[in-house]
Amino acid sequence: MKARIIKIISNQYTVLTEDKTRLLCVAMGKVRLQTTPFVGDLVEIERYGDKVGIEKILERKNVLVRPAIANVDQAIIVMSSKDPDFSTTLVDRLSFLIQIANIQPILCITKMDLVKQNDELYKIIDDYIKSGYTCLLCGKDSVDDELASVLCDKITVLTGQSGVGKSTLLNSLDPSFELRTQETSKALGRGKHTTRHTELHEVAGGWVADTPGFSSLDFTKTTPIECANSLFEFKPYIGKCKFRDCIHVNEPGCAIKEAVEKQEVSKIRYENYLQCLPLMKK
Ligand SMILES: Nc1nc2c(ncn2[C@@H]2O[C@H](COP(=O)(O)OP(=O)(O)OP(=O)(O)O)[C@@H](O)[C@H]2O)c(=O)[nH]1
Ligand SMILES: [Mg+2]
Ligand SMILES: [Zn+2]
Repeated sequence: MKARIIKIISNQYTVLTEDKTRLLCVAMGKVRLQTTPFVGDLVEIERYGDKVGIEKILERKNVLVRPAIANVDQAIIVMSSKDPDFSTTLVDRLSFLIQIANIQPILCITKMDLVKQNDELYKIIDDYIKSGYTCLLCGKDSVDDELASVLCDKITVLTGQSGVGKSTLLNSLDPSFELRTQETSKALGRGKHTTRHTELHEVAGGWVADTPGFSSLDFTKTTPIECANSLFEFKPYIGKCKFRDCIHVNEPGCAIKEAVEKQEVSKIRYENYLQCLPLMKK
C-alpha cells in the first residue's frame, strides 16, 4: 500500500494512506540502511500482525536537508512590507536557493496595511508580477484569497526572516494551526534531548511544514552556471549566449545581459544574481 510520511519523531513515522487513514509505522532495517526516510516521502507500507512497516521509499522529486523534507512542491517566501523592511536582496537570495533546489518559489508580502497607496513598494511588486511570480498580498485581517488555493493539495515550505508574519498567516487560515504546533513542542519538551521532529500540518487542504526552510543563505554549494540555469526568469535565454560557459557577467554576446537591456529580464533580479556570484563555488 502507498502512503505519505507526514510526521517523524525519532524512529516513529506517521503516514497518511491513500484513503486518508493515519498509521504509526516503523521503518524496516533495510529501508533505513538505504536512505533516511523524510517527511514528505511517498512510501510503500506493509502490515506485520499489529505493526505496520515502511518497506520502501519511492523516488523523490527533490529533497531539502535543513529542514529534512522530501517532495516539496513549492516554497512561499514571506516578506513584510515594513517592520522588518522589504528587501529584494533577501527575497531574491531565498528565491535563487529555492529554485536551485528545484522547487517553485511563490512570494507573499505581508503587513500591506502599513503601506501607503503610492508607496515605491508597488513598483517592486509589479516587477515581480511582470517577471512571472505569483505574488500574494496580505495585511491585518486581509489574507489574499489566492493563498488557500495555492496551498491546496501541495506540500509547502514557508520561508522568511523572523517577524514577517509566517505564523500569523497560517493562523488566519486555520486558527488550530498554532494550537497544534504548540501541543507538539510541549509534548516533546524543550532543551535536553534534541528529538528529530518535523511535521507536515494540514492547512487549507494542503500540507505545510512546521519549520521554516532555507534559514541559512548558503550559496557555497552551488556554481554560477548551476544557479543561472535554475532561474525560471533566465531559462528562456540559457544556451543562447555566444560562449557555452557564459556566466552572464562581462562576456560579449550574452543573451541574458541583452534581455536585461531590453527589459525582458528584471534588472533587479539580474543585479541580485551578480551580487550572489562571489558567494558561490568556483
Ligand atoms: N500590521 C500588521 N502586523 C502583522 C501582520 N502580520 C503579522 N503581524 C505582526 O508581526 C509580528 C510577527 O508576526 P509572526 O507571525 O509571529 O511572525 P513569524 O514570521 O512567524 O516570526 P518567527 O516565528 O519569529 O519566524 C506580530 O506582532 C504580528 O502581530 C500584518 O499583516 N499586519
Ligand atoms: Mg512564527
Ligand atoms: Zn550569458
